[in-house]
Amino acid sequence: MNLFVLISYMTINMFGVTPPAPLYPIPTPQQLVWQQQEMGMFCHFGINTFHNEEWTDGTKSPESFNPTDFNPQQWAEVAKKAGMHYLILTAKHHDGFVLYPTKHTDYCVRLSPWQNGQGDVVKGVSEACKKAGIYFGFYLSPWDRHESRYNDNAAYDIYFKNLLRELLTNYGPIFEVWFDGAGTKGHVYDWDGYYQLIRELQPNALIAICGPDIRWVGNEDGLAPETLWNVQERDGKKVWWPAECDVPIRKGQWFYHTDGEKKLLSLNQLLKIYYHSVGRGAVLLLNVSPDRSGHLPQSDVNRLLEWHSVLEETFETNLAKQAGWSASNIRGNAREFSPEMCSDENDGKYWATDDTFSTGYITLKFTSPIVFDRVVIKEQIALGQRVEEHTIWIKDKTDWKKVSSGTTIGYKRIHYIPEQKTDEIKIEINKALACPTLDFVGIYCSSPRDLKVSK
Ligand code: FUL
Repeated sequence: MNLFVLISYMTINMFGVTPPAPLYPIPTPQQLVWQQQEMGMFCHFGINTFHNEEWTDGTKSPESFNPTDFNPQQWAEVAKKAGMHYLILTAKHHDGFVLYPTKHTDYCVRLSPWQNGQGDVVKGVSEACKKAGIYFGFYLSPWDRHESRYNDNAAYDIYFKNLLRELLTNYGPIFEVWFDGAGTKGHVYDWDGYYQLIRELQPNALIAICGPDIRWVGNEDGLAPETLWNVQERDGKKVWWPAECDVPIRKGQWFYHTDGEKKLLSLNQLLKIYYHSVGRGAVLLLNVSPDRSGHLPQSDVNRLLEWHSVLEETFETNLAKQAGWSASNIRGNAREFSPEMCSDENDGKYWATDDTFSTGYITLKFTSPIVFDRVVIKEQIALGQRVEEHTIWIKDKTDWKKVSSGTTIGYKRIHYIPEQKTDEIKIEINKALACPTLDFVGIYCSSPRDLKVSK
């Protein structure tokens, strides 16, 4: 370090360097917490479970709902073990059957033989989640094929809000409320009234899909597009509206079907889903449906845990921790914005450039060549999403060789590429909406059981 650099470094650190101004819109604190969970488990359970049907029409008798060994602890524990940090239960699906003893309809568990009409699925699952240390949320279908009040918008709004009020007051903290858009074409709902009630009773709950906090990714395959912006237009305004990828672990089946095991996704299909959802900056909501006994089927549990163990193996050792870091530019030459700040994630520390830049790069130099095939990059999204294009290079003898490139990064971007050997890696931001920030860079060599890409 020469004297000039030393003096400017000391002066800057005496007076502090201002962080980059947020690039609005930015996530709310609740959206940020949600994003950091990365994966949740969806559980479709209800009257359909007992009829081998995805959508019953609201006429099935409550008598048919009768799990023989309801075991929500197993659901929550499996979710936790598989790396899912929240669980969403279908409190009422399109058929209208309510999984807790509501005061507002008889079409609910109270009229079922299950636990002599004394049972409460929502209570059991919410308590199990609390015990397992994961967040709990519910799905509540606006479309209702049973409820006669559905034909009268105002009367149905009152009914729906009554259900919401019970769910939001009787079951502890609610992480996410999932409003499905299916089947509702032409019906007018008092959405603002629903949102207001949620904000009032559970200010930290996120409202998803037909709601302002989380958007649907647009398919039921668990796949986000390559370019994924969190900022979207909603009601004519630009807002932070991150994407959730929902997909069932049995192809096309949200509810349990007795002969559905053959539809179970393969390990490779699940790995691909992970890389194309979480790995593209979205959150993955993977559905595993409990069977008629009230357990998650063992075949699905085994597949889930196998998948999770492969991902754990792949991302166990971050080779970037052994690297020497440098960057094209460091904001105000301040240590707090140096590339080394990318060695840990979600710690509030990040690399940033001066405001005059909208491109830049970080290099990682290793004392001896490493072998890798995964690169994880994260933006500091608390300051807004900025990166539009980026490239990954390796040093090949004396030249830089491009090994991957992409568009957006957002909360997380994972590149899975053919195996590379090098002693120097460069992560380049080629285009950004404002000075780039990176929260994290991780370099890994995948598990032998993980997806392989040939050269
Ligand atoms: C869809 C529904 O129609 C399916 O039954 C399932 O609940 C899925 C998550 O959303 O819109």
